Amino acid sequence: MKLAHLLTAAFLATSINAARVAAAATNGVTVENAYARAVPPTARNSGAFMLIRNDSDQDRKVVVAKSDVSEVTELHNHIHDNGVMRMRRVDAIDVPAHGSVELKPGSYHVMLIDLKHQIKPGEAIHIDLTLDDGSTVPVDLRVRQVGMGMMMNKGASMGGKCGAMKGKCGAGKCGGAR
Ligand SMILES: [Cu+2]
Repeated sequence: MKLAHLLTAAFLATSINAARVAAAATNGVTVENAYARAVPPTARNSGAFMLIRNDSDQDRKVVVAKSDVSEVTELHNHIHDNGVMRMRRVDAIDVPAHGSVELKPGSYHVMLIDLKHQIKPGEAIHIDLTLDDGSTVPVDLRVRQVGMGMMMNKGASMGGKCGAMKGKCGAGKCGGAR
């Protein structure tokens, strides 16, 4: 009898956990307006931008981005460093509860480093974002031509702070954003 109760309790606990996992899979985090920047044939890197919305009661963080178009995929931000705009890898991008964060040129972006092929306008690519709760948000993006004026200006300095990047900015507007 006791054993039966224990088993029932264990079963209930398992069900609750299963429900939690299911809830995590639909974590209330959605992505809109996702696009990646088309690059010229010689470019090694590009950037991806999107609006990430969190309709849940929990603050969330994006902790990992993965894509199979690039050898390395990183979360980046731009910072002002003595008046110079630099890109920097970040460990996480916060997405507040009932809020959103916009990944855009000159700000947060997903950095696609060491592209396996030239990504061209109209191409569909895929990025998986992993959240701090372990769930994944799949993102389908279109590659878009972003104005050349958005590309890195001469004044920008990577300062070797851009992870695996080799001194080239693909995220657009690096250094140009004021
Ligand atoms: Cu970057």
